[in-house]
Amino acid sequence: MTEFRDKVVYQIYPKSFKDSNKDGFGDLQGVIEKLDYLQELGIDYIWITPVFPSPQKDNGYDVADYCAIDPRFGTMADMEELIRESGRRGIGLMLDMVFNHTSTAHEWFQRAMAGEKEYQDYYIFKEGAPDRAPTNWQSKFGGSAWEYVPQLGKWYLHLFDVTQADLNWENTRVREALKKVILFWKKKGIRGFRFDVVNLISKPEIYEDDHEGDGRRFYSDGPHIHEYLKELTRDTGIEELVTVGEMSSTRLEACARYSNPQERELSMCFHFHHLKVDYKDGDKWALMEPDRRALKKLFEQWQTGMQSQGGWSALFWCNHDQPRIVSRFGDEGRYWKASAKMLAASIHLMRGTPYIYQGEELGMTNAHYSRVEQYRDVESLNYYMILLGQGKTKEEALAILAARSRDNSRTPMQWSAAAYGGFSEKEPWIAVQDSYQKINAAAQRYDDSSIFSFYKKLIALRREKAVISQGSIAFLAPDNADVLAYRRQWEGEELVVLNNLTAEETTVTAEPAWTAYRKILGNYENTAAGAEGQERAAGQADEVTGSRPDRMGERMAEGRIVLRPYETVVLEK
Ligand code: TEU
Repeated sequence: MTEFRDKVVYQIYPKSFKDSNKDGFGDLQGVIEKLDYLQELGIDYIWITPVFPSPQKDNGYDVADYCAIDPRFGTMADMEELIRESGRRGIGLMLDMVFNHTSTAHEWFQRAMAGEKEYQDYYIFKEGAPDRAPTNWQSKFGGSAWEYVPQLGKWYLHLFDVTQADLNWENTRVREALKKVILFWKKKGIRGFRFDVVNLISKPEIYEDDHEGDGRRFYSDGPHIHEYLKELTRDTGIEELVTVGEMSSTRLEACARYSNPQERELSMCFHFHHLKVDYKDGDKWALMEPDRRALKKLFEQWQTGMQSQGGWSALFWCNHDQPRIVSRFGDEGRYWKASAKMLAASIHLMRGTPYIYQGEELGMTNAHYSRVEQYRDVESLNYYMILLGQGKTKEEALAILAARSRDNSRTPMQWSAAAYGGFSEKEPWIAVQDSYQKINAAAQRYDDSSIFSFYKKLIALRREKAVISQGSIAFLAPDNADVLAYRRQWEGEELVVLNNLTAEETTVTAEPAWTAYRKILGNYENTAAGAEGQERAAGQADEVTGSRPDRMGERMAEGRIVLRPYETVVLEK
């Protein structure tokens, strides 16, 4: 099934999306309130992060009951209304299944802790002395990946927080119980599933120390992962729905298999290699400027690799775990609008399914928190203490958090210039950004030159031009590392997409045929190339698709096209 290939998914982090009952906490009725906004944007699916009962230690990714709704978010009736109201607008709902681990508050884990052997086998418990963990593996949130339970004389594995116990997928009872969860939500009309860190569920036969890393090489894309995914998809019939696997520390070959329709596993995969080009020596908590050459090479490697191996990628910059992309790879100042639009176009016109994270369509930026008390994220707070323990000053640790914390994407959605950005009438669970009076949906929704309107155009283009969802991809501009350029072709149709990734003007080699190509989308006015200093030249408005074709001949000199700072140019044959 590949009908999803011309669709666009919008990710909602409900805790920060819209508060309908004035408790400072986003909820399902708040999502329902904003469905018309999402329908206007033109998206096809909503991926909603977990709203199941949870102690909220990891903001809902610590699930205590897979088949109920946490009262903080509302009721099962609210979820059923959301499914109905989304459907009425032609929008499918995609739920987030956290099947690698449960909360330690889950009934299954509580029964394991009470000594029930059947339920201990739902998790990964290992006998052992209290002073020697089974392996030296590290949790992704810092510290050991094992916790000792004195009353049992055993350790349990938690690749994430200590309150998130890894499930034992070798146990058929676990697999059967999780299939029942899928069938429960499928019966309610859910049209898609996102599977959280699903490539970590198959653990190794032998548990051994890792003398090269933190243990991830033993359990990422594990020995039985493809069997488990095939079984889950076959026994629940979700092949007819849209499914996406979040793949942690994965490989291209594995992702091609996960998402090749012939394998009958998943529809597509998230992988994160392009979002590690600003990790110094691969360490998220060591800052460095984004390596744009590496970014360009990674996109080419993964796009052409997934194409040749029959895989299908989820295309994204932002999610609830990543800093805001306009702050990270774009510009928050003079080129804020131009760079936000360029970053959007650069992936929306690639081969794959685009995901828009709440607020990305408005150019929301990082939070710029200045005090550790403003942070809520367990990973960020753990690493703040780890950084201090490594000898960093408080200022240095705060600067790292400001750049890397997952809370950058979890500040309340900015709906208007009203108090709390129109998110709530009560002080929210996490501070609203200072930018809400300038950056908000009300200020952009009816402005044709806004970032919001540019995303609308990209989504409309995907629906209008089959070359985007069906076409091949080949990369261009090998001679300019600062330009991410590619060609899309399908049954005689051809698009050429040129993106200047930098704040400096640059040029790119043009093919002679391009003089006859029509520019159908851009993020600058039709001003003379190189216009300096004009507010409008900084991408204050983009061209309207197809209204006044801008023959590329006017933009080419000596066989090269000038690209202004962060400029995107989309040409059609
Ligand atoms: O994320 C997996 C994961 O590794 C992320 O935590 C992210 O890659 C990391 O924070 C980057 O440093 C999924 C969910 O998206 C995340 O919100 C959960 O915290 C995590 O799994 C555990 O369920």
